[in-house]
Amino acid sequence: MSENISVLGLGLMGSALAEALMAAGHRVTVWNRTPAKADPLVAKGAARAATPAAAVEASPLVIACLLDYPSVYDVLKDTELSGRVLANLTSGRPAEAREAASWAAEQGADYLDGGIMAVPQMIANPGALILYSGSEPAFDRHEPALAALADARYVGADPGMAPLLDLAMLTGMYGQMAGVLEAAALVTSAKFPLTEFTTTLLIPWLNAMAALAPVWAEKIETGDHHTEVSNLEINRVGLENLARAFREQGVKPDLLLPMKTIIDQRTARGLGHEGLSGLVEELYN
Ligand code: FVH
Repeated sequence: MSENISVLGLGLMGSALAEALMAAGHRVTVWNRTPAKADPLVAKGAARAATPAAAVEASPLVIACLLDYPSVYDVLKDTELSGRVLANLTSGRPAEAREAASWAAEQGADYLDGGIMAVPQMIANPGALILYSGSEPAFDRHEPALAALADARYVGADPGMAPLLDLAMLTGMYGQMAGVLEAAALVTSAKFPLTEFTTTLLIPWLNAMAALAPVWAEKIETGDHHTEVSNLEINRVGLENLARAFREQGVKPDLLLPMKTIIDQRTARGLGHEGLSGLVEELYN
């Protein structure tokens, strides 16, 4: 069913969102601080709002996709959000999302926070995912429209949950990147063809390791860090060896060393017989 939807913020991501909604047959009103960025969308049939207030007035579903949360307040401060759903797809921290939900409630609006797990080119294409948290009735009401942007997954009533899971997924990505970059430096230092290493060796290895994530999850959830695979002591020696080999090749192992520090800390507590999953216990304040 076609909906009236307003999109505030037409940077790279906001423009992709507005375009996907139009392509799905929705009536889209757009506003951007720099008005020229709306021109391509208006040329394709979007309605141009002269002010954020006019954009909000045009639709029951208001999507904000701005630089950061302060800019969201800047843009929405003189608008009448009462009775509308604010879907804030701006990246931020869980605490910012909770504050924004309270602020929206004061304005009389339902609030959804969204974590976009995609780059603009992926929007409306397979593989794009947006996590939503906050008002479940609001999500249910607008899910068909939101599904035009990406796979739309509701993750809970706590508005901070979508940004938290977004950050957790990015954390996994950065960890993987750190390993890939260190491996690339080591392989390149030995003049082995990097593309061949990546495609024929590294990717199958990483995929096999990633498949073990649910086993790790179970160990962490139960607190049972017993292992029959490889204990912390073996990994401590392994990482020491790895760091030494890196240096001998003229490569700094700096992206990996923080993990070694935590392993050293845990083994110093006499827990070297445990598996790597126990390291999570060292990460809580
Ligand atoms: N692009 C991406 O790949 C990532 C994917 C994951 C999610 N992010 C988040 O999406 C938000 C917007 O990102 P973006 O890529 O669209 O960013 P820009 O192209 O830089 O556009 C920023 C828009 O924000 C407007 N803006 C900034 N400050 C203000 C302000 N004080 N008042 C009003 N509008 C403001 C800016 O307007 P203008 O510069 O064109 O006038 C753009 O519309 C972001 O949270 C990412 O983390 C994208």
